[in-house]
Amino acid sequence: MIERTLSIIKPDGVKNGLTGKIIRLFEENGFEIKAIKKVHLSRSEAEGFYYVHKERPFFNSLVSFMTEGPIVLIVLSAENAILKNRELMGATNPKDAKEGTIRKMYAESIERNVVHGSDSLESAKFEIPYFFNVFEIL
Ligand code: IDP
Ligand code: MG
Repeated sequence: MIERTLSIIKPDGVKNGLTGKIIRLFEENGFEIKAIKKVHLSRSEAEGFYYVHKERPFFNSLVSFMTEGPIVLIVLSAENAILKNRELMGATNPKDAKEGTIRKMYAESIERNVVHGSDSLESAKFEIPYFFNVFEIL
């Protein structure tokens, strides 16, 4: 099934000049870019995006991290895009990520892990319209 998924290049990735490399990896791996924009989230915007994690001990730290600088939001499309992007990203903790994955190559910690990707169809259905309206997705 052709799916859409939300990718985010997080503040560490943008600051470290990885935007182009990551976009290239998406294209080389058969993803089509349906929408893209750079934004700097407010605390309340980041809190709303990560509401599923609001009871977690790392929530406040995660929100601080995600608001420390600009991020790049990307809607990707491909066959099995959601799982395929999770595989390309690698495990949440870069110590557990496989060779060749974005997090293995570029992430410095379990928190500062360079990229976000929707983890299910249900998440993608919440996350994509959280940031993009229908006219912005080609
Ligand atoms: P995911 O990004 O691989 O889907 P989630 O469990 O959904 O991982 O967590 C969302 C984000 O919260 C992670 O990408 C990471 O930035 C941060 N995070 C997750 N677990 C921890 C932790 O144990 N300590 C600090 N930050 C964490
Ligand atoms: Mg997640």
